[in-house]
Amino acid sequence: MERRSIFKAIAAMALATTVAFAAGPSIAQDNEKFTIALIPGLTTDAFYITMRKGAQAAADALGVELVFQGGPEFNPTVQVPVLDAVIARQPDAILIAPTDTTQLIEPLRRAHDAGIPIITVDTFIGTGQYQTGSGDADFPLSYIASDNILGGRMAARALADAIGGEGKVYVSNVNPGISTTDQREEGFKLEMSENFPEIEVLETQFNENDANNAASQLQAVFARNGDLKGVFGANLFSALGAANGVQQAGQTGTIKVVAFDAPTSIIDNIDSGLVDVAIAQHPAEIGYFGVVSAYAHLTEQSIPTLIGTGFTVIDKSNVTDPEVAKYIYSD
Ligand code: T6T
Repeated sequence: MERRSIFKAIAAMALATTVAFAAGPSIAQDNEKFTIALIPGLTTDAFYITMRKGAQAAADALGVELVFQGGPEFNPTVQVPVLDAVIARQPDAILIAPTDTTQLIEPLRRAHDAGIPIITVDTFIGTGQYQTGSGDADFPLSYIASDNILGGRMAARALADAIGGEGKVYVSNVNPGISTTDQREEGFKLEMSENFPEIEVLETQFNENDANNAASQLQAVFARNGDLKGVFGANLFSALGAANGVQQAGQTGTIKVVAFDAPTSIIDNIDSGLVDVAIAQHPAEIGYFGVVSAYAHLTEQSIPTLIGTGFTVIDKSNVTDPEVAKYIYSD
C-alpha cells in the first residue's frame, strides 16, 4: 500500500471508530428504541408519581420509551388486568411494584414465559430473593427498593424518642401480604421488643390503604386506650389518616405520629406539629435505577439481583434545608 493510501485507511478507521462510539451500544446500531413499562402499585400515589419522574429521567438519558400504566387502587384484583394489558403490548422489559407477594406470582410468570424481563421495584414477590434457582418466584431479574425492615426500625426509634421511651403505641398498616409494609411492621416490632421494653405495641390496625379508615381506627384505638402515646403510619395513606385521626380526637402533640413516606400533606403536618417525623423513601432513585437496570440487561450487561435505595429522616429541625426538602415527594 502506498503511503498516501495508508494515511487514508488510518483516517477512515479513525472515523469509523468515532461513529461507532457516538452511536453508543447495540440498540442504536439497529435503530431499535427500547420500550420499558413501569406498573406502579397505583397511579395517584405521590410515591409512585415521584418514582415515575426518576424513571423518566433515566429513560430520557438513555433514549428509551417509558410507558407508565397502572390502576386506581393498590390491589391485586385491579393490578393483574393492567399487567395482562401491558404483556399484550410486548414491551422490552417490565418494572412493576407487585401489590401482593403471592397473588402476583402467576400473573408475572405469564410475562416471564412471554420472554419479557421483569424487575420489581418497591415491592417484591415470593421472598424477594431472585435468580437463586429455588422457590417458585425467583424469576425476576432484580429487586430495587428501600430496606423496609431497617425503615421500620428507624420509625420505632423515632417514635420511642418522641414518647420518652414508654407507653402504648400501635402500627397503622395497609393489608397483610404486601412486602414493604409487612417488613416495616416487622422491623418496627423487632426494634421495640429488642430495645424498648417499656413500650407496649398494641394490635395492628389494617386500613386497606384508605386514609379515612386509618383516621377512624385511630379514634377507636384511642377510645379503648385513653393513654395511647403514639402511632406509626406504615405508608403514606396510613400515616396521613392516623394523623387526621389524632387531630379529630383533639390529641395533636399528645399522641405522637411517625410517618413512613413524605408527600407534601405529611410535610404540612410536620410544620403544624401533628406529625413528629417522616421517613422519606427515595422513589425517584428507585425509578431511575429500575430503568438503568432494565437497559443494562437489554444491552447484555449483567445486573445486581438487589439494589437498595436510601432514606431521609425529616422533622421540624431540618424540613427547610434544601438538601432535605428535595426528598419531599411530587404530587
Ligand atoms: O409506601 C409506599 C410504598 O413503598 C408501599 O409499597 C405502598 O405504599 C406507598 O406507595 C405509599 O402510599
